[in-house]
Parts: sequence; structure tokens; C-alpha cells
Amino acid sequence: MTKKNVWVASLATPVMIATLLLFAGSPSVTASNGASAANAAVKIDNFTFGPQALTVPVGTTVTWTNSDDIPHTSVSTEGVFKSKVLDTDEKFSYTFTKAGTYPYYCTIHPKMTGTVVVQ
Ligand SMILES: [Cu+2]
Repeated sequence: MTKKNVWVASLATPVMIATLLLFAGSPSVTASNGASAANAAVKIDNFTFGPQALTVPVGTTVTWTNSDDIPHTSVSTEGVFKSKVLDTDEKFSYTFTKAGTYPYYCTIHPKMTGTVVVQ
């Protein structure tokens, strides 16, 4: 092994460990629309966002559908996105173009919360 190779190897190991930790991190649900999923869905039903934690790749459009018989909203806690009041069967979509963790809640029922993790 040359000196350069040793340096590369010592750099690569912490990066690989960090990557493994990232994948092992949270037990959240991944988009189930196929490998290169560009779409994911959150169903609002019985005062609950489902799945409550959704992990998607960058560029994914997430669509919330209100399947409850009362109105709900989906509003980013940090002001990233904001739906109008969704009546039964109404939808709201937002495309996530930056990696990050996006908590959100229903402004009518603030105890209703969810998270989208974009990787
Ligand atoms: Cu609500």
C-alpha cells in the first residue's frame, strides 16, 4: 500500500460508518411506490397522519389526502409548506427538493403531527 492509499482508506472508514448509522437511524416508513419513487402518500384518517413518519428521496412529491369526515390541514412547523383546509377526499401536494426533516401538524387539531424525512 502506498502512503496515498492508506490516507484514502482511513478517510473512507468513518464515512462508511456514518452512512451505515444514517440508514440504521430511524424506524420510519419508506415510500412504497417503487425504487425511484417520485411520489408518496400520506393518508389523514381518524385524526392521524399515516404514516406518521415518512422517509422519501429528494425530489419526491408527497400528497396528503383527507380521508376523514372532518376538515384537516397539513402545515409545516417551520413554514415550508401550508395546505388549505382540506375537506373530505381533498388533497394537498408538496415537492421536497432539499434533504432535511420536515415536521408538520394540523392547524385545526394541533395534536395531530407528522414528519417527512427527505434524504
Ligand atoms: Cu385536523
